Amino acid sequence: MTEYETILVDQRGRVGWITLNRPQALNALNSRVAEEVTAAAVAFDADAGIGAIVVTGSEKAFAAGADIKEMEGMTSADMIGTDHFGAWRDFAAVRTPVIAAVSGYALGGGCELAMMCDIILAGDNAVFGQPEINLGVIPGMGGTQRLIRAVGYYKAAELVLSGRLVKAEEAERIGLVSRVVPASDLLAETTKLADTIASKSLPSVYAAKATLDAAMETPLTEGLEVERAQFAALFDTADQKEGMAAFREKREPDFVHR
Ligand code: CO8
Repeated sequence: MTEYETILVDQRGRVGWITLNRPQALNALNSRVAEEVTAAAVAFDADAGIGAIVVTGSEKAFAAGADIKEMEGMTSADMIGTDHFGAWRDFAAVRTPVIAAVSGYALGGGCELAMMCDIILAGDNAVFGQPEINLGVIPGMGGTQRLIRAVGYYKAAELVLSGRLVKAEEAERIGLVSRVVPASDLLAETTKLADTIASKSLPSVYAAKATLDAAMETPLTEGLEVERAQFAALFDTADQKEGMAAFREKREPDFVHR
């Protein structure tokens, strides 16, 4: 497997794990992290042996934001000219479901990275927020757009404009996280969920994710058309025949992921 500097990467069964590994900077996301996380996710995405991807950090920090020290001296021209953090676009575009397993801080770019994932599992010690306003800037990796879609305008506006941080329990209540679990159970619960998703038929998992993604981008009528087309397309897969035969025969399906 490729050697990385800022992340740890391993495959456990049909699940690809990416662990942010810059403990000295609370996993702050510099451009190297963006490139490496994206490269690892894209490689997992191209592997039919992988049915789910997990992104996680340490107990203290999922990621405390984009790397402020890397950005501090940059000009507007630097930001635009280098497409700073453009790699995250490719990360957000992977077809495989991605679970963010968040323990500790998920701030700024860290919260935005979690929101690029499909499911956010949080330990009860997790803290989320978009504190960029305290630095004289605003969220720049999707924080305004994805947060509004997750929690609605008024909650998002309060958090982005004030920089207030929210603990796991509130994050779950407002719809920012999928589920909160005791911090000590986070990795076990994540493993269980990722293994469950990875055991499903890969074509139907890709179709489900693509269709859910479409709901974020399209009006209802158009989204329903996407859903109908994706639903119909699955009837050419071996796994649709197997899944429905298994139901009729009262047994577990044996998916071949085609
Ligand atoms: N960037 C760089 N270094 C960081 C960051 C960060 N975001 N966060 C923490 N660190 C470093 C600290 O500087 C410190 O390093 P050192 O020991 O060398 O001084 C080390 O990590 C440990 O941090 P602390 O000593 O501060 O730890 P505490 O437990 O006291 O505090 C906090 C933890 C509350 C999380 C605190 O570190 C903090 O407030 N961090 C910054 C949070 C923040 O403002 N995040 C938003 C950053 S801006 C952003 O994310 C923009 C995203 C969009 C970019 C789009 C580009 C195109």
